[in-house]
Amino acid sequence: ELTAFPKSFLWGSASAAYQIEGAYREGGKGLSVWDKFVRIPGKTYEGTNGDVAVDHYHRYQEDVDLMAEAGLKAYRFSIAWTRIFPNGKGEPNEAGLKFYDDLINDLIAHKIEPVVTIYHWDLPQALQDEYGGWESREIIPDFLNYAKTLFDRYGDRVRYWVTLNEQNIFMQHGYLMASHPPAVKDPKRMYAANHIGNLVNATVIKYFHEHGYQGQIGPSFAYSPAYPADAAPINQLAADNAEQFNSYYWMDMYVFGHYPDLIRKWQTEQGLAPEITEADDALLKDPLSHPDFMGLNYYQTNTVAANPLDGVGMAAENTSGKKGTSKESGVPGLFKMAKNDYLQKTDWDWNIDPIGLRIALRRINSRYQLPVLITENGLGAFDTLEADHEIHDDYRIHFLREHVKAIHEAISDGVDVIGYTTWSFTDLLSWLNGYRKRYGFVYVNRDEESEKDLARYPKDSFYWYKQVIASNGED
Ligand code: BGP
Repeated sequence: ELTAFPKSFLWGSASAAYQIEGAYREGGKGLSVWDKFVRIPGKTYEGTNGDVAVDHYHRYQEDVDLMAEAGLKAYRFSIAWTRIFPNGKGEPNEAGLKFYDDLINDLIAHKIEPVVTIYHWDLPQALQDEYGGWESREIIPDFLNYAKTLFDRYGDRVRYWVTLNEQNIFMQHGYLMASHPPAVKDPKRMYAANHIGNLVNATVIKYFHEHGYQGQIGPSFAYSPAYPADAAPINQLAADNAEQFNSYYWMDMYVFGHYPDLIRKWQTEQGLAPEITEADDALLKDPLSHPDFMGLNYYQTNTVAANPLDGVGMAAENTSGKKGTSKESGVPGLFKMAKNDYLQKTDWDWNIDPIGLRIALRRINSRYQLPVLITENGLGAFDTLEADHEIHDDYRIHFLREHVKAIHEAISDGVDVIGYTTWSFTDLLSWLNGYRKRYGFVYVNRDEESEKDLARYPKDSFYWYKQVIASNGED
């Protein structure tokens, strides 16, 4: 017999500013590193960008109405730093502050809990130019000032705050794979910038806890649990290496304030260890700087095998939308990605694995003893708009239904799950894959020739999710 979903369970959906808002030069907004990066030829799929995105900036009321129609209890969105501080610092821009005031008020009027991400990758370009963004400790006071501005302005209405979205992803893509801004390939710089990211996260959480704001705060982590390719002990070891290298390296720092010894040793041998001062150590170990919940972005598991010292290195991910075109990838001496014949894949070669979500929840629960807010989960797919404006996305319903079941089982296993904000509510821009990789419950038409451009059409999954919410997960 499964334990029921708690009555207060936050059924919702998620988005991020750059991927939905558009209006990239309106309301006094400054330019972010993404506004610049998408203009470098060859960086994104067919050069797509978020200049217009799905025009949520102008259509947010229509989107919130649709959320209310679906019965959403929560909506996770991010604030664009460049709307609040066009140059990253200085005087706040009232038009930007007001946009999110209006959005938050509209959500609350519809009884939808706002879950606010402070940073979802759109760093002000001015700070990148001035001091190298994440590579300078100067970002710590600037980020804190930005976060404080949000807490003071919205803290009376917002009860869930996400500090950094997927620090592991934006650091590794930005400084190791060169597939996100600032498009650098340098592991030493990556670990140094990442350490500053940890200091920012801890500083903001500590400030929040010390200043009596109501509510809860934590990071969102992209956790893909590692499985061994088979029962060979050498592959079990590889899976343990992968777990420490890909996941515990970040989550241990958030919750315990230290990096795993195994990875510190590996970094020292490679000459990659970030400098940790005594003051850093004190801050990171201070319980006030630790999160109230772990935000979990779950898409897939990784299956890994042993990788010799002269083995394969990091490779970019499949952005082609053609199944089976991923390249070999790994960390020499620790692990490499292996095939898992038990799992189906999406068109972008992401493993489909609902049981992996249950495992992720259990591992976070047993290692960190924190409640979990599932801040992302969903299926990126090609969808077809029928002539009658229906979208029959039974594959997405199947995907989400299996993941909801896995959450239900994890709750019965004893995991405290606060809520589930699927990726995504409307279709939106996939950073590197353009608009054809769709995740939403609501289809957004991008037929620029017709007057229906950017029109919204609920998909079959929209009506399915509505039922799930109405029955509190009993569908
Ligand atoms: C996460 C990001 C989201 C979103 C999602 C889907 O890493 O936090 O912003 O984009 O992944 O990824 P993609 O768009 O690459 O399919």
